[in-house]
Amino acid sequence: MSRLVVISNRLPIGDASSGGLVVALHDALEKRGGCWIGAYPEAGSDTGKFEDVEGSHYRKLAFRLTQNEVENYYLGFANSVLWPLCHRRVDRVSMTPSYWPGYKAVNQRLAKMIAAEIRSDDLIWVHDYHFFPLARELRKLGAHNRIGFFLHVPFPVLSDLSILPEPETFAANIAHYDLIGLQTRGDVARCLEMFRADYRSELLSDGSIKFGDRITTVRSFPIGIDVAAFRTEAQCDESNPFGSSGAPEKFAVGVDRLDYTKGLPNRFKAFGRYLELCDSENRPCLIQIAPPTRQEVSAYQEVTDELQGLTGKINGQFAELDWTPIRFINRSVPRPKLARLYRLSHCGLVTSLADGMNLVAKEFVAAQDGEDPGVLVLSRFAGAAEDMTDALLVNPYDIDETARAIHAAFTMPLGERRERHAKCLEVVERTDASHWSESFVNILKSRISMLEPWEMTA
Ligand code: GDG
Repeated sequence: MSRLVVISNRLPIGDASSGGLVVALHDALEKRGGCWIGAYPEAGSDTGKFEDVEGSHYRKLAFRLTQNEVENYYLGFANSVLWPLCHRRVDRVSMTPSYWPGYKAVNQRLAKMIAAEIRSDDLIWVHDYHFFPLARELRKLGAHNRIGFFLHVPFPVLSDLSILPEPETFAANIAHYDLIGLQTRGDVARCLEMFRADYRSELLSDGSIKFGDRITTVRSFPIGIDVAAFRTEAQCDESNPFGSSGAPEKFAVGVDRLDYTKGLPNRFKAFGRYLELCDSENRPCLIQIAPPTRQEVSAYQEVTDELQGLTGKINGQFAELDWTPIRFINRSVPRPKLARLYRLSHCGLVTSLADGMNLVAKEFVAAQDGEDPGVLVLSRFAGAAEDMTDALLVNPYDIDETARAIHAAFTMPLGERRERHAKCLEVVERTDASHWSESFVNILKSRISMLEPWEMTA
């Protein structure tokens, strides 16, 4: 059996609280053997080679990004250009001349280190927008392996791609992957539109794309969670997230990395509007967990400030001596507490302005008690909404509509809650994390992906 080589920006090291993605990749690696390659969380000096970390059935190989690489590749091109671009926020793109060369240089450096590690029959699975050019760099070094790519964020809109330096290299780079995995059918449509619009590519009758001498396949693989593990955590009543104070009588919960794509200001405004409209006698609360990320990027600092302002304003307007409507927790909460919090809440709020999938939506549904479930309010712009059509779908830009959905969630009759929950749960179970990783690896492994002479005659 060929080994699996997983490449992601960050290597999960000793992370007990990791989610379904890490577990799914870990299981796939345990099964096939191979290695997981990624960066240490802290910057340091470039040693030019990988370091073996942690013993396991497979190897974990870590590399160190230098401070300069963190600034230009990670915070710069990846998170100040590609992240907003993929999330249709070109107004948030911030570009300096050193970002693009810095991004290419990390992909080239990593490709050299990977080429020295891999065997000719390894299956290589590259993750996310940090590594769009990696397959092409590996090909330049002579790698003929099957190389797959999974994009966790939305596929960019064709017209937005012109914002990139050397925009014509984008399609040419990703065409070097044998399999391009995307979250949703909508993402696949956007990717195919890009190839269709490019004179260098040709759509083949089997749906794959011929680009120069390469053939690539684009497919959706909706990512999921480890449903059984999450459910077990949610059912374990040993961890009471509220301690002795007890849970609020009625509350909605939001859990997001503090990111401007997650639509948190809109959510807070919608909750404020709901408080204006509803009879607030039963003192509903919004509990928002939002651990900070990428605080070095100014757009993240700005949204944090905006949320602090909104929390103060809304609480100032509505709070009573014994009631605080919004509890904004700008820190990480341990996973078991999170699972329990979902289960105890009456409404899950996911209001992303753009989102690859949104695993919180799936976690919320998996955590519910099917006999008395909470209701998921879900943005139409989250990938999860493509299949979870029985959630209360909202346009998060429409504050009134979202406020009305919060009201509907809090007042929904038990029968309808059960029905909607059962249908959402069916989607969550069908798209479980292990199904996601197995189907990706199986398709990558099985397809004849290149019209190379050595393969034609094999
Ligand atoms: C990217 C794409 C895509 C959050 N706060 C805490 C905490 N979390 C966990 C959640 C969930 C995960 O982080 C967030 O996953 P999402 O899917 O919601 O979003 P991104 O981080 O933006 O992930 C996204 C995903 O990749 C997978 O492909 O779905 O669209 O943007 O698991 O529970 N976990 C703990 N404490 C917290 O405070 N323990």
